[in-house]
Amino acid sequence: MSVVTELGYLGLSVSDLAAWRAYAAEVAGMEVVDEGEGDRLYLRMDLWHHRIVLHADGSDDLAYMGWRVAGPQEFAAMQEKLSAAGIPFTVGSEVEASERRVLGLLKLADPGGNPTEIFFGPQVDTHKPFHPGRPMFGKFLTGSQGIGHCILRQDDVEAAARFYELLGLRGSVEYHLPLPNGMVAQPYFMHCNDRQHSVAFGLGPMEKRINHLMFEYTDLDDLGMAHDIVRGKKIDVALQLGKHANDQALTFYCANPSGWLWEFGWGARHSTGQQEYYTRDIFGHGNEAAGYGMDIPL
Ligand code: MBD
Ligand code: FE
Repeated sequence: MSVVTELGYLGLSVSDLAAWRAYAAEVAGMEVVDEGEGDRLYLRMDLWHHRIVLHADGSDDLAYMGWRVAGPQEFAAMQEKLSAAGIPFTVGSEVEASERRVLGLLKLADPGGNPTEIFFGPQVDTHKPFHPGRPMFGKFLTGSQGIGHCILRQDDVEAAARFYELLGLRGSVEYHLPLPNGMVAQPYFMHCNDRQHSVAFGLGPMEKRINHLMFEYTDLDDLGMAHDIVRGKKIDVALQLGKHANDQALTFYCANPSGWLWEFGWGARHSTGQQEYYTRDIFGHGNEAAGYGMDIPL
């Protein structure tokens, strides 16, 4: 059985590469690598060549997400599994693989139409220490937990759940959130490793493919420093500091230069085998800046 092991990389389409360069480095602390191509920047969070590519093609949305499988056998088995399930995909050419700095990749789309890639063999630059874009107390928490998690647009939550189950993720509804209009939001969270969720959906209609990317610091002081910087720069905060009931991470959500959210976090617990659901968060996460798709009573 071939399963994805982690969310390994993201491509983001952006309109303001200069603003993104400053935000990624000075606010988040990521290492910005410019290889002189002109149309893109790479963001490092660890020893990988990159974890995020910023493509200056203007749509200010998710361009693609990359799910890792262990190696060539799993890569071949995944192709068989997708074919048997009738899910169309293409095998990336050598040029496409080297553009992503991987040994092999598949390109497909999830049921929400989000460009999805399955890859093995990332380029890891062990000779090049991670150099944060601003001073950091610790590191980004990546490794076997991958880059973090994304909340995606899915019009058909059941179809999305079946697709990500096929890839090897598990999960279900983790909240029943009563809404002011009488409906109950039932967001769906899925994991494939110790990270409590790597992908989630079911928060209702969304303008963009992605609502937020969550990433995690190893040190609480880095989250606090990021929060001070965000407040100092008067960046919109959509959800104030608080602790989620499911991953129990201390997080806040602020706008990025593309007008969607980055969720800065620390201290998440690991995924558990047993499903649970919650009716609210532990504390905090008050709504502040409206219009980012997070105007929900967490
Ligand atoms: C999350 O990471 C999240 O983004 C939401 C909306 C709820 C629980 C955990
Ligand atoms: Fe989140």
